[in-house]
Amino acid sequence: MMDQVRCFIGLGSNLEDPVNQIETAFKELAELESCTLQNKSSLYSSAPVGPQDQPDFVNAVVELETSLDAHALLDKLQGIEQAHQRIRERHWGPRTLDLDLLLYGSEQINTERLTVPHAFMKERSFVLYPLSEINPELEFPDGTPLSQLLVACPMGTLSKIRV
Ligand code: A4P
Ligand code: MG
Repeated sequence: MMDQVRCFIGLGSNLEDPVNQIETAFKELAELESCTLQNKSSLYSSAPVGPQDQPDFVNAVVELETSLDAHALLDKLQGIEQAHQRIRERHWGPRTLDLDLLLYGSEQINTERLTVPHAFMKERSFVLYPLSEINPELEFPDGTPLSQLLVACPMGTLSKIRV
């Protein structure tokens, strides 16, 4: 068997029935070839970070084991986004589904298409709290414990909407 890498994907939606978008994406992620869904967080709602003139977001995080390399996995994630007819209008603007590769094993990746760990995840409550729900012991590739980032990251408007 090929080496399995543990990775975490952040899901976000604020258009066209976001709860349903996220729950459908859970199923699609579980069915991805060469991937096994290990865990998924609750769904969380929060006010938009960035432009405020858009609906609140629903966010969640999943843990996958995969034998795909990081760029092949990104291709699959973008395929799912496209299947949700994601509207890419403006940076940090509204979207039917956004899938971010948060962590890929303990790798640090900086290519034209991919920055891992995801660029803003360390300061985003809608990423850190769902992540800690499924893996409180997590450490970042640079050795920073997730628990340390949580101390510096207030929950703000974040609240759990499904258990
Ligand atoms: N890319 C680079 N690194 C990655 C990665 N680790 N995972 C590249 C996924 N993609 C990555 O992404 C643009 C390009 O980033 C991709 O083509 C890929 O090659 P995009 O999703 O099309 O562009 P975007 O949405 O404008 O930017 P980005 O960076 O995805 O936005 P964010 O950071 O995801 O922010 N507020 C709340 N409460 N909840 C949210 O979920 N999300 C955003 C979007 C803003 N405010 C939010 C939320
Ligand atoms: Mg994105």
